[in-house]
Amino acid sequence: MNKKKLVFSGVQPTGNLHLGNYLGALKNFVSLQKEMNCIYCVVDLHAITTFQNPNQLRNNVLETVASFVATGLNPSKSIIFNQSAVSGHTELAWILNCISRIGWLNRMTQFKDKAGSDKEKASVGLYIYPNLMAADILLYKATHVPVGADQKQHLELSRDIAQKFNNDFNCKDFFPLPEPLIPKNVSRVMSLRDGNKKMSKSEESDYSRINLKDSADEINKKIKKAKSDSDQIPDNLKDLEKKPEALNLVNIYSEISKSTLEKVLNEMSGKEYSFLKKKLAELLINEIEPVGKEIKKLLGDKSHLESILKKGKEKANIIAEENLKNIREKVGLI
Ligand code: AQP
Repeated sequence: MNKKKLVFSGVQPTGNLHLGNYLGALKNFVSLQKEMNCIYCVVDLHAITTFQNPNQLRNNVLETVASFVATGLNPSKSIIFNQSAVSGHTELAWILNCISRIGWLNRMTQFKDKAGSDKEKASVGLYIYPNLMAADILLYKATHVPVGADQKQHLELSRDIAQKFNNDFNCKDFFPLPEPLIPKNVSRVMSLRDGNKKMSKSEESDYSRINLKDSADEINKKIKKAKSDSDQIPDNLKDLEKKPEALNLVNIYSEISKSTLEKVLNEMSGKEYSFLKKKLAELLINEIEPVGKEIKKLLGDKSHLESILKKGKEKANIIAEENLKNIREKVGLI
């Protein structure tokens, strides 16, 4: 294990995890676990930046842990816990609120997307969410952060905050500047209904996403119904890129079949999208259905999931407290 490199990432317990979370984040989490020390957090404090039903939230936290384990995260190798259980996240977030600049937050496109047209009614938490995300990462002095492309801007902000802290308190290299690890091929899985929107848990239509818990039948139906194109599959990327929904399906196929886009286009050009959809549904069922079954099985033993969180919290807290002690000292807090 490389002791110096440390991976941190989080997932919001806001509902069923989907193919976007799986390809954009979870698969990467699992492969990183083999080579680095990793901390994976269920970020419940991020989830409450938009209203969550409390019972639902409790269930979603456990379901996210079950999804972590079902995709291959090993709680005795990686630290798995929920954010609100380690109070250092909120303490550091406050300190970083005082480092981060309003102008920086005003540039965050995710706030604009999530707050929608009536920004005055969005919670303050949603606005300062990226500062809490910086605190999550910097609390552990994490060096690498596996995320989907939608989080790239927030990661850049975390780097800016780390740099400003190091400058303000004259402590070069105190916080490492965290590097995003974004999957090369499918960094942004799009909605199956609208190729310009990312696949998301909070999108109203369940037909817009493949959930990790979907049955074979549901996966089949959703892929069949997915928007594609009435033309045949083109032989070049330039033409494909003009059709975002078709591009999304080809992208997912290429990722799941471990083939390049060029190879997929060579194999499929001139064929109808129904041909691609049939093969894609088969591959997805093969890969996703066993994960879903495992999630359901794990959810049958909630005390096991709670004990994973408890052990993870204890380990995370030791690192967090040690780092916080030094952070308080740098800032001048007694
Ligand atoms: N569509 C996506 N494609 C690739 N990666 C994605 N991720 C999320 N959606 C996609 C990555 O999954 C990790 C966990 O994300 P999250 O659940 O914490 O928050 P999110 O990005 O806001 O995801 P959702 O599904 O859109 O949730 P809601 O609807 O609750 O806001 C992150 O690494 C993210 O990049």
